[in-house]
Amino acid sequence: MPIFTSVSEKDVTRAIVSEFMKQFDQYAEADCMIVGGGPSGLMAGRELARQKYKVLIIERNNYLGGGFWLGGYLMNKVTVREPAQKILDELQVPYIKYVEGLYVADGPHACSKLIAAACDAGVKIANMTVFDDVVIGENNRVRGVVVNWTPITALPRELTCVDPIALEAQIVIDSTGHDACVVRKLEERGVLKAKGYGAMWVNQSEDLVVEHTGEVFPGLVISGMAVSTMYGLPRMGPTFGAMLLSGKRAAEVVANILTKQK
Ligand code: 48H
Repeated sequence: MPIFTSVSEKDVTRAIVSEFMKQFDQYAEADCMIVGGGPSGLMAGRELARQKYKVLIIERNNYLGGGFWLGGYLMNKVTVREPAQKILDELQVPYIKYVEGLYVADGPHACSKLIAAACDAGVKIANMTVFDDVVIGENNRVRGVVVNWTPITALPRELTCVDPIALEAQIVIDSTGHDACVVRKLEERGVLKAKGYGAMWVNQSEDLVVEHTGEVFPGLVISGMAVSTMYGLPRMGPTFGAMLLSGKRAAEVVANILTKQK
């Protein structure tokens, strides 16, 4: 007696293709496209999706989580400073208090809980998808992203030329970490100037990142390390509280803009 129900190979193929295409079609337009599925992007996505906004995360890797799987130096313990442990509580991530105001959790546990929380809230994911450019609309406002399959970027130009496609959104968040890819693209166009992140200073940097999280260009909000890169703020090193709180702040900013646009 077989354990599994019999299905045909073509059904497996059609299940993948038709469900993928259905979602792709639905998410060619969203309220918010988040470029980068690290801790700040996931947090922003989770908060917005909880408020029933339609959110798509564009992630160039196969996996989500960015730098949140590991703490520093390839060691998989992540730290957060008070008050960010409250987010770990919310996500039901176990942690210990190391010293007053500093908490440590298992990276894989914290990261997988955050990914699950974003997905549970309703965020959809386009992984293996790389940001290529922005879509610009009336009033010189960002109104979407141009993307391609990540493997396309690894192919030699003389072998193939595959045009990217565009996805539309009311608001885009740049959550691409140190690279700040969306900001840098606007810099290439001469409409923004990023300063590059500064040297490490944990006690200064985290507050500054959260405070500076916001709309940096019409239709473009920035979160996480991209904020340090944009404004030349000090880096914080391997501690993630500001990434989580910056994601939360970015979601508040986006929700505000979307409410005003209605
Ligand atoms: C699609 C892209 C593209 C692209 C990048 O680096 P991240 O973890 O980003 P944050 O800002 O949420 O968190 C930063 C944190 O991990 C960190 O590095 C800290 C705190 N450093 C402190 C210090 O002092 O150095 O995630 C960014 C995500 C990744 O998953 C990338 O793969 C993705 O964005 N990404 N996705 N298209 N062009 N570029």
